[in-house]
Amino acid sequence: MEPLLTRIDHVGIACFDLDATADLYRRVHGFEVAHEEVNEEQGVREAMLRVNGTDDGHATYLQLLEPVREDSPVAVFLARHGEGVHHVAFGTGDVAATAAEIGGTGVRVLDESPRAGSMGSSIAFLHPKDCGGVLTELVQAAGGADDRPDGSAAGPE
Ligand code: MC0
Repeated sequence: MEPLLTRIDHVGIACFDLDATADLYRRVHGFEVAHEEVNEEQGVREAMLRVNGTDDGHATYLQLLEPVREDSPVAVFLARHGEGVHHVAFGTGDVAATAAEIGGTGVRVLDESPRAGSMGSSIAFLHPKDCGGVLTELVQAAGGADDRPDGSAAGPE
């Protein structure tokens, strides 16, 4: 069977102050912000810090998440748990098919159909209570040049 999940796409980290946290990761870890955007639907401002390239031609990131609304999932998480790891996201070639296959095992898929994620990706979340306490995200990368620092196209080699 082909693997459904081909890499860690990103680890999502909830924070109160995106700029201060990005500065911490620059000073302590040496990571630079590769991309920033606001996702209104998810209620977050986010920064992607590229860590490494992966075997499938894409990359792994840290994703810093600052809430832009008090009722957003990240704001609720911060109020309950404070800052820290919010979710783990795995890359897949087909997010809808992977979500359907995993959903078929009884795991709750939180998004009926894929939503817009970072850098033009398509995403779906799995309930943390069905994934060993870890909020889990499935990510289908846009497949465009934004995955690679040299601007070349990402995708199967
Ligand atoms: C809640 N729980 C978590 C959790 N959030 N456990 C682990 N990790 C998390 N991040 C726990 C609660 O503590 C609770 O456990 C249980 O899950 C259920 O809580 P609930 O009260 O039923 O539900 P809520 O209201 O806390 O919602 C949790 C849920 C929600 C995961 C369903 O946050 C959600 O739909 N998230 C998906 C969307 C999302 O997170 N978006 C933000 C990132 P106890 O034991 O206390 O009962 S957007 C993003 O990342 C995008 C832009 C991207 O990657 O490109």
